[in-house]
Amino acid sequence: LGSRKQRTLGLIKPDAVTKLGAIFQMVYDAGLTITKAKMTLLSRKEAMDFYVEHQAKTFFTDLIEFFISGPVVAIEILGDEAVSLWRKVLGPTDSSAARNEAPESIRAKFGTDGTKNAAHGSDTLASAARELEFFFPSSGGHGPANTAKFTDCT
Ligand code: DGI
Repeated sequence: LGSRKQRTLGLIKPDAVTKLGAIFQMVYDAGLTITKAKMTLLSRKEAMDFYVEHQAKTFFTDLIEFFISGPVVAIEILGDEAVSLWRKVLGPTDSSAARNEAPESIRAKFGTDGTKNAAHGSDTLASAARELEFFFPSSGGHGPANTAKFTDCT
């Protein structure tokens, strides 16, 4: 890997799973590559662990309810400056704001508001490492031992 190559975690949230094709295309159009993918329905505990940094926020309950309202699709994204580039493709956190500030972004096109915002991206290299390990644990490899941690989406 070149020195600027990074891996980051992308997450298609429940409101945008039906837009997966268009979103994957936007990843490739940005010059990024998808190197892993997994659809999973998170338990409440898994969701609360993932967003633990927000546990004291007023919007935490809404965030968790939305996050477990259906399956999510986790992707590992690889490319030059992948952390910041993927965040740019996502657009601003609030989809309403995104429609003004970055109308071609994923959140502008496929999200609804400040809670239902279509997708997630790690904000730093350190959080990317943590969040990739959360969805693609190195101890589990790519096999069934890994998926046992998660609930089947069907
Ligand atoms: O990294 P981001 O997803 O852009 O933003 P974040 O890490 O600050 O927040 C995580 C998620 O929490 C975000 O995707 C949507 C939700 N959230 C953040 N700030 C607000 C919020 N939800 C509501 N309703 N209001 C907020 O101010």
